[in-house]
Amino acid sequence: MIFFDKDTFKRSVEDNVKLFFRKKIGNASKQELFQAVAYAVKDQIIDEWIATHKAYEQQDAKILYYMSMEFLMGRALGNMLINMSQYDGVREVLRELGLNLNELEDQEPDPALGNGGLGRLAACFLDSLATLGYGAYGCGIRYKYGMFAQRIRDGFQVEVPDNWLKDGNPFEIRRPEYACKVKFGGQMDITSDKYGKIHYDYKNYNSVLAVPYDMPIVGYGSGVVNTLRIWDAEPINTFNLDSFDRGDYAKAIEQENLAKTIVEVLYPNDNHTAGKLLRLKQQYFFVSATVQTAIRKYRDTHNGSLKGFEKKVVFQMNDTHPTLTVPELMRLLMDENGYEWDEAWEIVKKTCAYTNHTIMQEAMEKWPVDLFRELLPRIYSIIEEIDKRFAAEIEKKYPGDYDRLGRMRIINHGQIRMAFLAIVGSFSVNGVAQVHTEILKARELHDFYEYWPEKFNNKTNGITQRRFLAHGNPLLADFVTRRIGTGWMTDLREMERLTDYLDDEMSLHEFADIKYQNKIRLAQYVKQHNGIDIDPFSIYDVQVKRLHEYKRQLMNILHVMYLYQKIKNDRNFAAKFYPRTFIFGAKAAAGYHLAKLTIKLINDVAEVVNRDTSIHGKLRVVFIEDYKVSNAELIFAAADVSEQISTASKEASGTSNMKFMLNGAPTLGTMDGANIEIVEEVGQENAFIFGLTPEEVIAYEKNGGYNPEEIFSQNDELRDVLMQLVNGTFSPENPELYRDLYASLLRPMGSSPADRYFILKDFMPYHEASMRVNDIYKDRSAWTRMCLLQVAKCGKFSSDRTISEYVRDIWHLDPIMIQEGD
Ligand code: NBG
Repeated sequence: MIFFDKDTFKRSVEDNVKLFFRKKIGNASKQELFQAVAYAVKDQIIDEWIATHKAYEQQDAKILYYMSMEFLMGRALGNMLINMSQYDGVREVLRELGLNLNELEDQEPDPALGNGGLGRLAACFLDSLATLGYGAYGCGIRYKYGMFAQRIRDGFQVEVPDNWLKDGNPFEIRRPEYACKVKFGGQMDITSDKYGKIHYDYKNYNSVLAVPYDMPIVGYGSGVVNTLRIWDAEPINTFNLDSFDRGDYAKAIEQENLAKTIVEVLYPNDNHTAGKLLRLKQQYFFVSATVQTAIRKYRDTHNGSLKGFEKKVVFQMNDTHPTLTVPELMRLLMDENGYEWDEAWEIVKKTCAYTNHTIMQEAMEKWPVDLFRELLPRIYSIIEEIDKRFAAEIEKKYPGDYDRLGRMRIINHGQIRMAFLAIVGSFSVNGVAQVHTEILKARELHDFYEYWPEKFNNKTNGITQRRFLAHGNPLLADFVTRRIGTGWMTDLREMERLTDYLDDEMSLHEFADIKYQNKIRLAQYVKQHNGIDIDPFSIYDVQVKRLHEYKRQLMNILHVMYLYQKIKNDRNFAAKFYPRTFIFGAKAAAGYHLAKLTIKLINDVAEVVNRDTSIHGKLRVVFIEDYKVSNAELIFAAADVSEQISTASKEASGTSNMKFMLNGAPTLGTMDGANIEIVEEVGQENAFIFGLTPEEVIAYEKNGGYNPEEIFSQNDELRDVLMQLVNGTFSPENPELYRDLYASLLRPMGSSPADRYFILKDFMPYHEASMRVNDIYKDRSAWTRMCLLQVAKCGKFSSDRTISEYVRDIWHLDPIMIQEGD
């Protein structure tokens, strides 16, 4: 346990201000103070960080390398203090110094090295791994620019570069001693020696130096401090005199540029692949550096030998982005460590595991052979061989079944299918919620499931309660702790004990008041950042997540337009309508036209609705600019309703649904992803479920039979709303502005059918579910009970549970034992 001494900490902060900025606390800027505090905190954990790594070695622990292009960490300071159990202590010390911890926390840039759920899941996993005490590295890229910051100008999204490193990052440590070379391009010379052994001579390549930066991941109460290792790129030797002299000036510049561009920016796509060469370079870059390091580390701690590597190392590939782990490990074992193919392949198949995070076709990574072969000639030749051998196996098992062979081959029609490579090279393939895994087995990956049923398993996602309750919602955390103790911090199943308070008037009252306080806190944030007033007495109905057609923010805003009409035109309806604030937060990929148009629509509807005094504030619409981890914590704490309205079958799991639940907001949603499991926990009567089921959506997609025109012609009110997209109601200066949204709902486009995501089909059921919220909310004690019940039943959705399952079924790690005083 970290021993916390107030005076030492105080002195450390004062010293840091002096040492780094030549100042006294009184005249340092807030940013400088934040840094001074951050260094003081780092100072506190450094011994445990060292002790953890020593323990890895002493115990010869099996190590997990969690390979991910994205880690959406959010701010570290507050989270570390929570996990060190020093949040209150430090707040107190800082108060004595005349400083406010919250204000200093706000100085920290919100590291956004991820897009959405996939990156945030990786961050939650690291928190749980350290808390449960398992040896693990998060391995990724130190993008110079993370996810763009979003500004709303005239209702449109504008992307602003996220220069998160501009003031430096006090938590990271540069580790040049672990730098390694990564090579691209060039040619392979293949020769065989007199014993017939084949040698690969790699020439004329470009290379960059991968340099790791380590960030500490503090476990809660475990004494374990793991590492997030993210790779930066540097030119091998700046202005390579050698090549300069030989007239190879261009090459020297090329290497320099490669180093500059490779880690420049995170691709801002969620559930979509850009298919850009630079992205492939990024993938190989961090995979190669990580696998090289894993091998070297193993050798260093095992007398220079790789024997037993597969028992002590496991690579988890977070989606297909790090799939090159498979051929890169083959390359290193064979070309640099003298292994034969079969031995190397055995090791690969025992150390690699793959998580699938989506069934969306546009997210399926496929690389054109030509492009790939030119960038990574040796890796390509290995993939070709893997494919050839795999094809031979398939032919043997299913002789003459060429259809199947075509469906399953890794290389097909000039493309490399990364998911297939990942499956063939892995011992485990998992989906991220029950329904998602079932769909993979029955459809997307059916052939592979039939071939290797034992590889497939489900690991329903989870979230960390340390960040999303202890840190994000301190009032509720305290409410819980006063009733059931602090056990929930490491065992969220303990929340079940709150069921004892479901009918306790005092508790319900206090619970409702906490929600109200959190709603005021969010209202202040919105006022400050958006200049909009919202009413904390209204229902906060919230949808925050990446903007994507399948997530159906469009259905939500169309429904707001529908309500607006009804409130204006129908007195009875208006009378029974409880005031509601629709809150949106979403970033759209920069090149995603319909997504960006949806943001504009939301903002334009907000303009009109929020100004219309005739509806007496019954409806308000707020688009929160720049949705990110730090404001997400405020939003979840304040939400009354959790909008989870994806087209059934499309949202692999979802994780914001769990964060809302943890903060006591019931789900208004479809039977999709983890919503299904949430409903299993709370019961149908404590959720607002509507719409097509996954089976129904899949059946329509397969057999056709859905025509949105029919609904359009039969439902007058809905038709009026849709017409408003093209008659200037919300964009008088440009009535045609939303034509493309309108068309996407009613006209087939290329191979995509009209209303591909079944918005019209689910619209009225959605409205009815939304009105059930209205009716129950009015009965305050019934409503509050339902909300408290969400908290009581959220135990399953801790990432601690998810990680325990990965450990039990896939990774087989043993907890690290930290020796006190090590
Ligand atoms: C996303 C899914 C979400 C899921 C997260 C984490 C991708 C490719 N997938 O439903 O869309 O919760 O992964 O598993 O970003």
